[in-house]
Amino acid sequence: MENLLGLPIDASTHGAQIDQLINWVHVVMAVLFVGWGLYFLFVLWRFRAKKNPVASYEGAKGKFAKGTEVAVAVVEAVLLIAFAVPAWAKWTQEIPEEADAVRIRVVSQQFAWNIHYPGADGVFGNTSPTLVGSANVIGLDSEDPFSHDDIVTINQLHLPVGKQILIGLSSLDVIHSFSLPQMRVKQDAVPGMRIPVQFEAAMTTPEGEIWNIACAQLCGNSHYRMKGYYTIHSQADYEAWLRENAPEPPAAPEPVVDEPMAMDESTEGDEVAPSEDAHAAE
Ligand SMILES: [Cu+2]
Repeated sequence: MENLLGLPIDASTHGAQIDQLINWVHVVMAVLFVGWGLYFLFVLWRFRAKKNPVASYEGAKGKFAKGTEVAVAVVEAVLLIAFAVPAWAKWTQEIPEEADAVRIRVVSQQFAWNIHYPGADGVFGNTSPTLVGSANVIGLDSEDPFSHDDIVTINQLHLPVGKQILIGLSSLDVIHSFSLPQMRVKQDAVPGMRIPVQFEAAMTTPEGEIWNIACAQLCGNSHYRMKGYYTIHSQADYEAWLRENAPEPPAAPEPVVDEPMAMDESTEGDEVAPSEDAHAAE
């Protein structure tokens, strides 16, 4: 069925439930499509002009028509109440504890995905709208010590396999939709809100495959190229990526020289001596 619908591979732990819903929607809609199509053909034949030269001003009064309408409404209610609502409730209510999850922030903008990792200390540096600029799209406060190890990338999302991922999704400008097709993740990014998005990857990205972050809301004239990349790593590879991309630690303060003055003078003397020698040689 998945292949029939052309769905991408499901690489998440919760995706089977989403796929089941997608499949049922297609099955039920196929039944409706065929049913209404047959009914349409029946009506064309039953009320043809040759047999009905005068229009009926009363319309059909049969129980069958009412019955099918009720049946369609019931089927749609079952889809919504039995499948969609429980799936959505599970999705939005069971948010993992922050301490147990890999936390990442994603800030969407026209037309890119800014990814913010808290770095080795596990704490996001402060961000502020007043600091937002073309060189600092997420408005990270460089004065905040917690920001010094934060990693910020554009369109590059790296995640570990088998861990609860908790993404804080927000938008800099208009409404976007953060879509990770293989993770069966799709969530609107709304300006002024940080929306939690949680999932768990069940497999790493196969060698040589490229998985895209797609924007699933028409968000402007270059919406089509609002494309990022994401990779699911093994835990070791993920940690290696974090280490490789960790920013340089800020320059260490000048070491305080805590030595007797006499030593300093003698050191200076030693350093000066060669140049004096050089002058002497000239
Ligand atoms: Cu967009």
